[in-house]
Amino acid sequence: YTFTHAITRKPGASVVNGLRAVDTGTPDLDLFLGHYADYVAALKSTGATVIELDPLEEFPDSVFVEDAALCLPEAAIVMRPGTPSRLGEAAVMAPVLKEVYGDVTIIEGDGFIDGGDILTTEREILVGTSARTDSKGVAALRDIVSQWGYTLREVATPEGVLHFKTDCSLLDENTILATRRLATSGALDGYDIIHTADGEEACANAIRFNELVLMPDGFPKTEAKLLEAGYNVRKIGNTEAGKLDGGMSCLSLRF
Ligand code: CIR
Repeated sequence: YTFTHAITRKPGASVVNGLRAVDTGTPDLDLFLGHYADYVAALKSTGATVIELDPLEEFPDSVFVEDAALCLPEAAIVMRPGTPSRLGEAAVMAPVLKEVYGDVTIIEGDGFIDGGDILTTEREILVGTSARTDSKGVAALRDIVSQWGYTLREVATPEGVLHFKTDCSLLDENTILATRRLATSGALDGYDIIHTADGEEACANAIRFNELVLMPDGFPKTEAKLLEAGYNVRKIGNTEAGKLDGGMSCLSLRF
């Protein structure tokens, strides 16, 4: 959770057509841009360099850059996003990562894996299978990261939840913010868990970024728990990304 860089992509006008599990209204582009600017400013305020990419109108969900890649110290790994309208985002991200990262490895084969299903902790890489990530995709990632000595554990994303990290976030080397439905699955056994407050499950997707914990605005009970635990919380408006099932982690690649 210590990073010198982040990659983000500004939402384009086509973001209003982004995927959503349940339609709760069309995102307002100007409001989305305002929240995005606050998010980038928060990352930068920690001293990190933020590489902002231009909007990609042909990919409405491309603001959610996290799903296209995984950045590890050894290399950047380009994913195979598991929904047809997003698969092409990975191909666009590959040359960007080659430029800023150098070492880039591409997930091959016919499996699928979204970055949103991957939680990298200090001791392992947890990957939740989901509607977007299958066991073949997980195996392909395992083949790549095992050469660098990582332990990769395949777990399950709760039923009906878009991504594994929709329901959890790493707060420090041993602490994870998680919904009860994920924590009770056993996937996070061995970690200290801070549960999202009842009714506030939608804020489980936060990020620890250097000294800050970025969390979506509007979840006061969980915010109080994080403050109580000593975290330096920064609230960011997320109503518009939230309409597209996106949150704090989805909006950046961090390294
Ligand atoms: C999608 O359905 O793919 C986008 N509307 C939301 C992606 C959110 N990304 C993430 O959780 N990592």
